[in-house]
Amino acid sequence: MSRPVVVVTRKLPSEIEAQITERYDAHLNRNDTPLSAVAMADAMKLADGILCTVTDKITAAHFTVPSRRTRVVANFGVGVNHIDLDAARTAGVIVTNTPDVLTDDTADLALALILMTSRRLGEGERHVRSGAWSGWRPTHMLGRSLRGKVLGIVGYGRIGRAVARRAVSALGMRVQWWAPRDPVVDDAMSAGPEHATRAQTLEALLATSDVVSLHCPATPETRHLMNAERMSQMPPHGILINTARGNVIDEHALVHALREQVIAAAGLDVYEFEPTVLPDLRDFENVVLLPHLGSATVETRRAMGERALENLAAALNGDAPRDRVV
Ligand code: 8YV
Repeated sequence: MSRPVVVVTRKLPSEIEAQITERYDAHLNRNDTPLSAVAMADAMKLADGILCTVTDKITAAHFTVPSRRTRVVANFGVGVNHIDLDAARTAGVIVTNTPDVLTDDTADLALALILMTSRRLGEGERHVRSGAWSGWRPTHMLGRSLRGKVLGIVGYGRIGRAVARRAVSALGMRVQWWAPRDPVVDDAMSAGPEHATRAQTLEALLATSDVVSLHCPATPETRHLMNAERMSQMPPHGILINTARGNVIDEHALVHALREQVIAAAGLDVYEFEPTVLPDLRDFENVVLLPHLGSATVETRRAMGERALENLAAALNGDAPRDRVV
């Protein structure tokens, strides 16, 4: 019997690619260039399953391509905003993601951004590298202490709660959170810290948080959730952190808010126009910019690959995939 055809859109950890090649008629992306829209349409005609990533835009046109063969799109990552889920549903194509396995590393990275912004670590690092450092002095590059300060978490899913636990236990922060719906906590280990409080409204959270960290999915409702008005509701010493998705922030409004000192600093791992970063953002000393590193560890990328493969195999076998989104 011929083996299912699987297209893998980006280079994956070698052990994952080896497993895919062993099991399937695999089409790997040896030179790791993102697929064009046309190449994605071709993949839909060629493959039973597509293993994709955040850099692939999979549109309604792809799901309705004539002689489509693809039955499952297994995303390597938890966020699926780059896939037209309604179109997938209508076309009867299964879509899966990789939750859980990247929670801890993404939460760690959010914490790193909180520390980098509040203690001015990016600025300090650039200062030393430039050769400008003249030595220790009592008033040099003073940041803000985090102990006892309030972290406001927007979106209280797995990652938001993991950030909350870390902020309390590692940094001694107080935590409040806001989410439109009650969080689904499947096991006690993934619950938020005991003393975290729920803010009545997003506006109330913004007005009373020293640091705001975004952990909501990118949906039509959360697009530009942090717009000019909401940023102006934060205190002038407020810090905005984003490890979720770029378009949750209106990035032009963020540039304006930083320039006018409406807020004090920002720590970003994701961008509205990714991979383009607004040149203005690069000019601010009080902004930390990372290249979408949330889940970028050897361990987690391997675990994401395993999980995507498990989902792919289940769907291709006609079984229920563990992480079915659609
Ligand atoms: C992934 C992420 O690395 O899982 C997500 O949603 O943002 C990242 O951690 C990326 O999406 C890979 O597809």
